Amino acid sequence: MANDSEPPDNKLTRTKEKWAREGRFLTGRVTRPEGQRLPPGQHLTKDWPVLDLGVVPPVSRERWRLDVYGAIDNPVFWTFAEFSAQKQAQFTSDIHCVTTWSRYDNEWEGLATSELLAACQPRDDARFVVLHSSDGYTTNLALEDFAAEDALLAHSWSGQPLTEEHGGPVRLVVPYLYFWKSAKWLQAIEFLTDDAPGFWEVRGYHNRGDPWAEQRYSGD
Ligand SMILES: Nc1nc2c(c(=O)[nH]1)N[C@H]1C(S)=C(S)[C@@H](COP(=O)(O)O)O[C@H]1N2
Ligand SMILES: [Mo]
Repeated sequence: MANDSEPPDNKLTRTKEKWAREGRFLTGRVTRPEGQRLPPGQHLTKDWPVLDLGVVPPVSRERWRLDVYGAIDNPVFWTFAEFSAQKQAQFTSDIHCVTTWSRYDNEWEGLATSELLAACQPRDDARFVVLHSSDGYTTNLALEDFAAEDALLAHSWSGQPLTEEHGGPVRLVVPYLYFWKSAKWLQAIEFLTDDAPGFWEVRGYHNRGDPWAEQRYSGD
């Protein structure tokens, strides 16, 4: 007999999950409570702190490459010139770091993740994304979080090229999750059918990291 709490993994279920995923392309998935801008437990800062693993890998725009591979139909391998020739997006969003600082109104420019998805064509069974950075850092995201509204591969901040310390030439920005999901010095994007927790996710941090739900640590 089928167990009600565990939906059968049939074609209809998978199709409906896919519809839900595609709907979230438009809306983003994390909802901010009405009238509230600062997530619980956060404080506002005007400067922009730098957080890393103690290494700043020197990567020039000339030498930078983006490798997109895994459960996709169209693998992508771009130079910076090819990457910046794609349709450009400008998004303004807030940063929420799990160490409790938040910074409002960051102006980003780059490639919307929705455009990257249109280019690389994830297969139907692709569910997760792992970002690989040139300092050895990794972080994982559900595909719908990676695809969320206002998420982008940023090359500029406040109209200037992203500085080395903040992850230039290119970093991910996923504004609706804690900032550790926003990988700096982005080198490769891997699409997976099964989840693969990243650097902080295997070190006690939450697998998803929604600041509005205070998903700071695993178990929150
Ligand atoms: N490649 C890489 N990306 C990273 C990190 C890192 O150590 N390496 N740290 C993460 C963490 S914990 C935070 S809070 C933000 C910090 O970004 P910032 O230095 O631009 O403020 O980058 C995230 N992305
Ligand atoms: Mo962080």
